[in-house]
Amino acid sequence: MFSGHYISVDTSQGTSGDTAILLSPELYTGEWSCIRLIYQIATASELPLGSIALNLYIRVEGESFDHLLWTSTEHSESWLIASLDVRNRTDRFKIILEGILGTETVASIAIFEIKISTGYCIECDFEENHLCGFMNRWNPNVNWFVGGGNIGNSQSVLPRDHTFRNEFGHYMYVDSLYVKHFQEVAQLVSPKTLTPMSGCLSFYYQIQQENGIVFTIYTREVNGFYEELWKADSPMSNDWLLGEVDFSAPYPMEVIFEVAFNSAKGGYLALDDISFSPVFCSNQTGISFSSIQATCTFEEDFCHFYQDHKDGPGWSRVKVKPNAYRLGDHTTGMGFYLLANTKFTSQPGYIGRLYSPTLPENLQYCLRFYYALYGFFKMRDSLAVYIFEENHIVQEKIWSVSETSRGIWIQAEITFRKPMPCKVTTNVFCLRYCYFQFLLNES
Ligand SMILES: [Ca+2]
Repeated sequence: MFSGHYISVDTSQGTSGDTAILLSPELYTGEWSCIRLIYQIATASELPLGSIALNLYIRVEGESFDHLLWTSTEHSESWLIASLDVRNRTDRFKIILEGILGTETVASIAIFEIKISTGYCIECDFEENHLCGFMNRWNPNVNWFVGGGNIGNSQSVLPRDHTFRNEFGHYMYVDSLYVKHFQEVAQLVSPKTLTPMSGCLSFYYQIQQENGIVFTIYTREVNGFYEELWKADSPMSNDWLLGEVDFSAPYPMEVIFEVAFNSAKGGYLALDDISFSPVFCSNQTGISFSSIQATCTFEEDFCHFYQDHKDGPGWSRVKVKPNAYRLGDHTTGMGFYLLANTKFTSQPGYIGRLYSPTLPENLQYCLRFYYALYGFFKMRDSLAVYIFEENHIVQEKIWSVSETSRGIWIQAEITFRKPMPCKVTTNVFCLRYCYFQFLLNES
């Protein structure tokens, strides 16, 4: 039960089909920040047919359009929490919350709280409500609970919190007391990363065990694939241990803290002070390559890509409203992409090259990009991808377009590995319009 106020828009005000806009004051954060939004979308129908939605935009001072940061159409019977990373920016901006009631006859969108704090959404010291958007995945026998403070709901002798090192602080813990089956797991799921990030994820943990406890950290991407990120190797500890792992999230993913027990005598595990730093954990002797350095959706700029303007007119970063003649961008349908255009020369022409940042040697890369071509002629070789060594002497064509233009986004995927540092470049000989978006992952 809570008492208090919230802000809402609903169909009882005769606003069916309308859009309600809530505008923040002008904001400035020189640092990476996290917007936490507690909201509810409620409808009378089980499966809402109308286009009811809550959108959050960033409006940057001096720009004539808004960046869509997040959208939700999920209706629920309780409050939901959304955590949205806003990367460090030097300009002033406003947050716009847009509630669209669509064609629902009985519907409401309510916002209970908006909180902006500096730091990453994935960070948490578990000292405030809502657990920073972390969620326990419910299991009948083992679950993550809040420990510390005045909470005395466990029969185990639990540790003191790490943040304050006193009895008032809080942390998360899992206790084996009610484990009934072999290999029961408790999962604590982080908020989903929505903004690309890479660096060092760190946390403090404590394991008190009598019999077999496995603490593993996974990442889970949107279509449900798990990847192991880290596993505890210390069998037992009587104090908080620091865990650190390199973490790269070029696309949305969740981090899952999983504890597996073998029996009810498994002991407990406690977790506190999850934090993130944009530099990798240690400068190990090996090559540290983050795919973020070579990934670009061209939403804000060219990232680490560049052009040599001596080569030709070059690519332009554009944003167009999709219509019968033009596509929207591939990422959101509303964002930016690169456009090469020969319409002013009326002749097919050489456009230029787009260069990737330098890629370390001896790693297997997967280059994925989306392109669309418009024109009246055969497109063979009009768009090609080359690899060249840093000294620009050796050049190798690894891909070129072979189909006739179809005016739709097509995905291309190329894997390669080179014994020396190299760059990827596109050679564009474009007829009418060429569209391009670029993603590069180490595979
Ligand atoms: Ca704490």
